[in-house]
Amino acid sequence: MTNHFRTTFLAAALTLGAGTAMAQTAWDMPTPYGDAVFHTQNITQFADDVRTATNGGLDITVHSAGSLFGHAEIKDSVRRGLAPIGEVLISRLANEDPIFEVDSIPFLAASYDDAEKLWAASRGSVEEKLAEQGLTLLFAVPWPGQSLYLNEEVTDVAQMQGVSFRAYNAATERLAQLMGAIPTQVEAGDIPTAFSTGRVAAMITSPSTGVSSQAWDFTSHYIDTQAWLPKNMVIVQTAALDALPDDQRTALSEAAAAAETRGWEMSRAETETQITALEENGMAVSQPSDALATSLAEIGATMTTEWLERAGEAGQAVIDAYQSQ
Ligand code: PCA
Repeated sequence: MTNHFRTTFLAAALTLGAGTAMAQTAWDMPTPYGDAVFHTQNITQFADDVRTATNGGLDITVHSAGSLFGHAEIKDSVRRGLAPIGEVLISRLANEDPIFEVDSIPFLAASYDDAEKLWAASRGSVEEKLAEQGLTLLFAVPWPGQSLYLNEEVTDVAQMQGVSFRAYNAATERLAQLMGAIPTQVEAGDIPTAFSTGRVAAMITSPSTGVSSQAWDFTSHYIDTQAWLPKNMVIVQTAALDALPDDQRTALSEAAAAAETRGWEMSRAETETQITALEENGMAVSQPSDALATSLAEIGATMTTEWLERAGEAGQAVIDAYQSQ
């Protein structure tokens, strides 16, 4: 596939001969997540807002559920301009730089208020790392708190020994290892198949992903750990952004700011409604036992230490900025 964005000029503008042709740009926007997910609904609204504000001049088409590019390819596709704009889970880029992983450390920032502070403290560093690759960050929105989905009542981390555990990034893989479980990477859209074929038997994810994957079909217990709030981000190829007329660039950044505010509100609201949905569909919903909470907190402390070792002084500066708020 070559360059995926098409620039055409409206015939009407040409026949008017006014000398100011109206530029129309069409952008493809891949996301790994499905249509039922609030993130996808939020970016669809964002695309609609941009289309309206530019009178159709900038026309963004959302391609959901990995239908245009798989999760692992989206960032590079945007970098290369194959799709000038796209959405990924920030922590999927942890192998490139530790800063992309800071929102996926268990219990470092486990509430919306703390997640906001952590984002304020880390946003600049994330933007810098993306800029090095010719990418511009438009906005980021968290998933609700990450909680456990299991097939038995787990009150002690020892029960996780040897359990095949679904991971979605390096941090969830490490968490599984520290619990004594065996991690396997599975994309969100492949969760039901991974459980039904026995590849995995437990996972940690948001109530949103629990509901969109109908976790009650293959797990019985939800333990409400709400351990961290990993974020999706929307990125754009900087060259494509710079090529836009000023008014379209302004419309894009205004719609992005609105999408960030709206997305955080949607995420907060999801937490309770989707836990209720899990319960209504027959899952046993509980709080972690004291023993489990203690073990998970220890794992979180270990992962914070490990992250700081990798992230060095730059990482320490982000943590300091977060904790001083
Ligand atoms: N859902 C995504 C990422 C985090 C979340 O809550 C997933 O499970 O893959």
